[in-house]
Amino acid sequence: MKIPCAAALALLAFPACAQQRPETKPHDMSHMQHGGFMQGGMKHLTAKGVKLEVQTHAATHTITLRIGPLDLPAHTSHMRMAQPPDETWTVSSAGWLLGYRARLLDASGGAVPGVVLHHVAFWNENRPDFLCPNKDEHIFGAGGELTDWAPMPGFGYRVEKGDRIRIETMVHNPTPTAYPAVYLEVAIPYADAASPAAVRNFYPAWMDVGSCGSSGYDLPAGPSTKVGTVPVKFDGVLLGVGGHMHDYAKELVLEDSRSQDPLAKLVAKTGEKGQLISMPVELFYQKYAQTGGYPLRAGDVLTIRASYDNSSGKSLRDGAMGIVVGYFVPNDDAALAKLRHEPKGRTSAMSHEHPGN
Ligand SMILES: [Cu+2]
Repeated sequence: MKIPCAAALALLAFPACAQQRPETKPHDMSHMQHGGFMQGGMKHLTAKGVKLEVQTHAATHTITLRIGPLDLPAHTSHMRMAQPPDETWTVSSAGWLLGYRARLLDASGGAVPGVVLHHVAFWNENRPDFLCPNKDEHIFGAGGELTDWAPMPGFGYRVEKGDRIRIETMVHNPTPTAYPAVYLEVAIPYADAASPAAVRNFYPAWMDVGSCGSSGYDLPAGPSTKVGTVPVKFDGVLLGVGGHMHDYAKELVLEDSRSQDPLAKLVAKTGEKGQLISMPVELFYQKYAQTGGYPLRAGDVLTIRASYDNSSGKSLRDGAMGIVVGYFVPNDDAALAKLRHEPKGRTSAMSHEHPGN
């Protein structure tokens, strides 16, 4: 079953829809970080005075994060724009994050076009990615399309009190209008640990043609296919998948070593100049109703193939990505739950430098 980006299971649609802006050219995407996959590769100016504000609305079971103010002069690329520093949201109580709704506002609450958001990515520093443990768990992402990740009834992403969620935000302003004080707001419906309704844990699964390395790669002129593999270490089910590619995309295929047929074949929808319009989402929980999703087993190897046809006539530096993303529900949740660890890396280094903070 294929569903357009705007459909109900939008939670899987961020990567599928991240490139919907028709004005986006491959060049604009060339430095898209995808949350630090290009660590250390870029030096931006840092915006001053940007704060993270966290509000918990118990009555509506919503956590609202606000990052700002951001000063966005007209016609400014992300390389020339002063970027907000990474912010850390420390989770105040245990529970489940159920979905994400991102929007941009000015100081008086008026809407600002999403196109000025290059991307935002949330990383849980207390957990490794279960497929690629060299990375933090990437729990949410959005680009200028501001696609909602709608809640999925009965499932959620478990957080513990004190979890540190790193928020990486990059902005730019391709429009002729200056936006002097912009706030990025992300509303997160949640269930608390005492929730009477049962919530099953899911884990975001990012399956990349870069395997467990960087996501971006150079796109040669003409047709090309890049292939990556990711080993599965846990039994469980995939509820569904979406995909993320760039302009000149053709298709993204996910294969499982135990299966003859591809698990998913996501055919890109592109415009007449090859610009990406959308990627489909495929859901597995009806197709594999008995198991509630496509069954993965420890020992399986997932193969990801991204095909492009670059009609620009030239090679595009860092012009391509091929990422399948889905939600994984393990058979034995305890095996994934115990991957939790203390935050490390940058976090502890900073606390040594600034013991007072
Ligand atoms: Cu990308």
